[in-house]
Amino acid sequence: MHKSLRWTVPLAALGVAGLGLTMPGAASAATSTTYQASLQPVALNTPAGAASGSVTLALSGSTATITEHVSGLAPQLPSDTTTLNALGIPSAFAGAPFPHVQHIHINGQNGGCPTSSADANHDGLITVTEAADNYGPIGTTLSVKGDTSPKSAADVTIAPGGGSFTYHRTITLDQATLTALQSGKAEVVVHGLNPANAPKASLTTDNSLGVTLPGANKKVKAIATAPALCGALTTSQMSATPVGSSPTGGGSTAGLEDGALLGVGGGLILAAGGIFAMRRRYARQS
Ligand SMILES: [Cu+2]
Repeated sequence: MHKSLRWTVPLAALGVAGLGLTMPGAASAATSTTYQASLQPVALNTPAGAASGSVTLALSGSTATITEHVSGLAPQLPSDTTTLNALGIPSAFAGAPFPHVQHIHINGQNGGCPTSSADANHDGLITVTEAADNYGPIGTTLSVKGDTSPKSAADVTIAPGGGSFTYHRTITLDQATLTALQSGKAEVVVHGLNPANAPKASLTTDNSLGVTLPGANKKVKAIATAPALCGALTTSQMSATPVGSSPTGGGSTAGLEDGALLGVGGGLILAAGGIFAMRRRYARQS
């Protein structure tokens, strides 16, 4: 009889602690939201299937950690300076990785990429200006270093380059971009068309913003600035589910409360050890 009485104490403690482990209130609020974009060819400018990309943006407060993979874009600028000069690109860039300025565009019309109907003047090319009617103005410049404001939108010296690249950077988003992102009105656009498959008009038409690159004596042609890839940033389904909110309370948790739970768990293990020690002691006595 004495033995069974003493056993009830640790078992009860175990029961209470066990309840604590499954309390839904223990789930912590998610502090990070993940947005994703699948980058697709912009109609007319990039042939279907020729290039693609993906973007993941983890947002915590106003801090965005962006990881992007692209492939199939224009790899390299021409190495012959006559061709370069005709395009309005300074000789210093001969043979360099093709710069791909890229941005988060905000507050567009329909949350999608421009279709061929965006080609207002029917020249077979969707220019920056024609596309912006669809996907909105620039909120953030996804540069590899330095300024990320719209002011650096056309700065090819801090743009990623090459036909395939991985871009990874943590930046602070301004309020306009933040608001648009959280309202589902933000898109990633990668610019710069591949001479191998771009619309002919892109080689002969000045860029629609009137940009002249430093060191060039004429406006850069639209091929360097027209949108190649585009994709809306949307909250991914998995991260949209608050952490630890499953009906059984069995979801994983994050943050300080984890430590508290682990502490309880550790206590349980100690309690169990005590029980086994008692069991051995009782076994010896009997
Ligand atoms: Cu852009």
